[in-house]
Amino acid sequence: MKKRITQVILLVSMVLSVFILSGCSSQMAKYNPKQSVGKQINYTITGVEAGAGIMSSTQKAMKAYGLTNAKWQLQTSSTAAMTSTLGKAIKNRQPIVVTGWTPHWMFTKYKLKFLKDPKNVYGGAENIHTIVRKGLKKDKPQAYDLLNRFNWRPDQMSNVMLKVNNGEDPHQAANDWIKQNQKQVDSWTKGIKHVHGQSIKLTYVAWDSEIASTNVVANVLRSLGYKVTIQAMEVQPLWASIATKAADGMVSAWLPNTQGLYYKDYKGKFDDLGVNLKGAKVGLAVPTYMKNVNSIDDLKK
Ligand code: PBE
Repeated sequence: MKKRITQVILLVSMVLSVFILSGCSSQMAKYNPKQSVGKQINYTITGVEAGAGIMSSTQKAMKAYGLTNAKWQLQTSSTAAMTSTLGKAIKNRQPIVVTGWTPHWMFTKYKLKFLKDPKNVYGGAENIHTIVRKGLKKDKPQAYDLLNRFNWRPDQMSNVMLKVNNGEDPHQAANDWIKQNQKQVDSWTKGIKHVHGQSIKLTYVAWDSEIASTNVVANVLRSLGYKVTIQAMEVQPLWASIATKAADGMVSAWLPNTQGLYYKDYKGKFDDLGVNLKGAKVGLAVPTYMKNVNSIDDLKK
């Protein structure tokens, strides 16, 4: 009998603690349009990797809009942590402000809006450029030609990204895309002679957008006979790898604003092969249900 009572007490306390715990996790309230948004989210913008251009642009934006004085802070994190926090907030209709960009599956999977940036700190439309090391044209002219011709659209990049986000292997997702867009890929490779076992190294940052583009380009180079290595690294080493010729090229340069600092720092030590994707965008983003938050200035309300 005594044993029975202890069991019941144990059970009751377990049930209670589950209640309390789940109560705690939903303690973060739903978005309240009548209350200051800063207060609701502890004046915190959820950011990504420290070296990302979007982080330095956001610091600039916070200064330009007077948010730093108003006790706002930018939380350094990782893209994976940011998107997971974003997903949880959206599930519970909680308020959240993130550093956001397109192309990215976060805009496909969730209903998000960019906050208006009347001071144009994030610089409107961005493009992604292909950057190669000095001397590549002479050493590996076929690879140079291919890299020079590579270009695609934001919706095409999103397509590969979404597949990878749904669990497909990036190499496979890139190959599927190539098969489905053979005409476009043929226009990149047209007239380029095959090589036999020459090696080439591409570097990138493991952002979903760059995983997609780098795998597509790597696979097309493989189809031309190259032995391709792709290596993921942080942003600053990415630029350094090209400038020091440790790597041959990369297709991940968000410009003119986002990675503009690195572009300036390493100027003269790389060849810019121009735009491979037109119409990218970077800024602060919030879920659309935050209906009273539409511009960066609204964060001060
Ligand atoms: N991003 C994704 C990068 C470029 C691609 C926006 C985080 C950046 O901020 O540099």
